[in-house]
Amino acid sequence: MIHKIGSYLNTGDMIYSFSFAIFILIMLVFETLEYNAFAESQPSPLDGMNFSKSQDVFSKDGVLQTTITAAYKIGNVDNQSITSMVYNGSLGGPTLHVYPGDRIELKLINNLNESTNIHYHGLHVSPINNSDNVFLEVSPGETQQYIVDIPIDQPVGAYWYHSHMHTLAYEQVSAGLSGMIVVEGIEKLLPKPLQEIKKQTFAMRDFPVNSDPTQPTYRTVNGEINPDVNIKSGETQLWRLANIGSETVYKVGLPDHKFYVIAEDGYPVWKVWDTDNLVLPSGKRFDVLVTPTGNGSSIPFKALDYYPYPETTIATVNIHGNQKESVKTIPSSLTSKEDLNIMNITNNRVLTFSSNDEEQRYTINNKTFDHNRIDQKVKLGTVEQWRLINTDENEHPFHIHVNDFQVITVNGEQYDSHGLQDMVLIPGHGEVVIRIPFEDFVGKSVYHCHIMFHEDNGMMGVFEIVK
Ligand SMILES: [Cu+2]
Repeated sequence: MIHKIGSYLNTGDMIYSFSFAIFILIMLVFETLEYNAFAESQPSPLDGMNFSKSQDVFSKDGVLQTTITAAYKIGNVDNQSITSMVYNGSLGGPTLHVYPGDRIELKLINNLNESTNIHYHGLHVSPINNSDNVFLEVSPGETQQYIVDIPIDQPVGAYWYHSHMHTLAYEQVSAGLSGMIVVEGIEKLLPKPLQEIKKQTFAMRDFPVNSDPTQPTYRTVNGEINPDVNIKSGETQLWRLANIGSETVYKVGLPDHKFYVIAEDGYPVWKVWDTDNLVLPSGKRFDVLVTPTGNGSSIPFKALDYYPYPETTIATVNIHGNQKESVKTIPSSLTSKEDLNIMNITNNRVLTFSSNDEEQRYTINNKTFDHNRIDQKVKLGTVEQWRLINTDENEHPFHIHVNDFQVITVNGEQYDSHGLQDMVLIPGHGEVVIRIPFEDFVGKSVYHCHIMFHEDNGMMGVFEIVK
């Protein structure tokens, strides 16, 4: 016999079952939201993006001449229309291939309806005039000619360029305004059998991004979702890993395989090290040697779980065939050590990074960025020691323009540095001590947190190198 629910329940029971039904409904909605926010956001191969692949541009006779147009582009991501900002129409601007001693002559055309500019991240170049000058503002409709002279002793490795327009940089890089720079020649520092090594670039970015890191995005590599990477079993390849996004951290790993790090932040290391995984905050680069094995298998190249970002497969490594005469000659060093520990320090500074997320206030030494204020005046030809303190629970990735630095201690412990670098993570409630040699160039530039949302909301300071 079938009863109507209401026919045998009294009013109290009815309220109870109604509430229970609502509760279940809320739980279902919550589960769905939670799934969307935190579950592995790897889409099926049918989903996808229709942004074009970035081009490769090479220097010729010592000059890389190119025009880059920043513009809006409507594309499809997972059947949704997304308005991105792109350089030359592709998600990830053209990759600029240069050699030490080359000149970059880059014409930036701004077809956006807001100002923009370009920073050449990691290059040891002049920060003034129309070189790597982040104080330049290229207004809508304007064109800016950049001339960037790369020194002959520029370390060879992976670099990148991106918008550094203060208050708009987070939005612009999130929407697509960044690309790779490769300073060529690192294979010449490898043992002879590896000098013809095959190279692959993994330029990683979340897309599209919004300011809530718990919202799902696509973890893209070279502007694609889960691209295929091909390699022979036993073949050693050089992989250039770079985070060219605005904030998401990529902790990458290839299960059961090791990365041999030969360059960090474009600086060939004096001590090669091996690791199962590497943490890349926005702006970080590693050049690694990797030798997959297992003919006929496919291995997921993963962005591992790194709170609040869930684990995701970002590329698939397909192993086909066996490498003839497999050579696994991993070097132990690529450059001689230039240890700043033994240098005389002319100045000590303390920079304290702290934030208030509710007020969206991000500060260094309790100050938000002011381009008219010079926070640190330093002398050309000196080495300084900076103590970077983080009072927040979350880490802040520190970056300084023009000159690389050596990490001396992390949370008070001596750090066995592998080389110089231009990015370091300041641990939550922790500190890092670095030494910076101010060499070759005078002028004003900036240091900042490379979570670009923090940078845009104040966590940046001005330093000036003077004679
Ligand atoms: Cu930060």
